[in-house]
Amino acid sequence: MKVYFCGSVRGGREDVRVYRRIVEKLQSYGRVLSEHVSCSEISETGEDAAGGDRAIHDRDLDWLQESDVVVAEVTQPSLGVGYELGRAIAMETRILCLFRPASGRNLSAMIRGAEDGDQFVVKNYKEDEVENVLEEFFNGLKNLKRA
Ligand code: 6K6
Repeated sequence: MKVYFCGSVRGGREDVRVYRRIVEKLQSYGRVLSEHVSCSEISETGEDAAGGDRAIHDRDLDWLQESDVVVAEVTQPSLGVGYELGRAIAMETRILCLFRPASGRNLSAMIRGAEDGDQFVVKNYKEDEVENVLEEFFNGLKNLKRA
């Protein structure tokens, strides 16, 4: 299985520790194409990629297209993550969005309101529960055959 992980880069790197934890768990289900998003070495500026922003955009969209599942940590608001989610919805990819209410933030209505309990799932969670939430989601995927 190929998994695409979305997390804030230029939107702010405050949650990178949580991204690492999520990606480590995701790696037990398959290949995480966008693993680098969880690397603490990538700064908020993220400007050192060869080829610049066009190369980042095009490579990430290719990976998104290849992915069987998208998992996004959406607590830290990020334009890039919102864009990736919109594109993934259009590709009819299965999506799990993870949000931590303990952050004190209020999730965008365009993400919360896109929840359909099937292709697009939004889960509130506490950091300590993250592995269990992922396990529940991926177990459910095995039992749910989509055309
Ligand atoms: C690579 C190495 C160091 O810096 C970079 C360049 N930055 C990015 N590399 C890869 N994917 C990126 C980069 N910047 C944004 N993205 C994609 O957009 C990721 O897949 C994230 O899920 C999302 C974050 O968007 P912003 O708006 O928070 O940057």
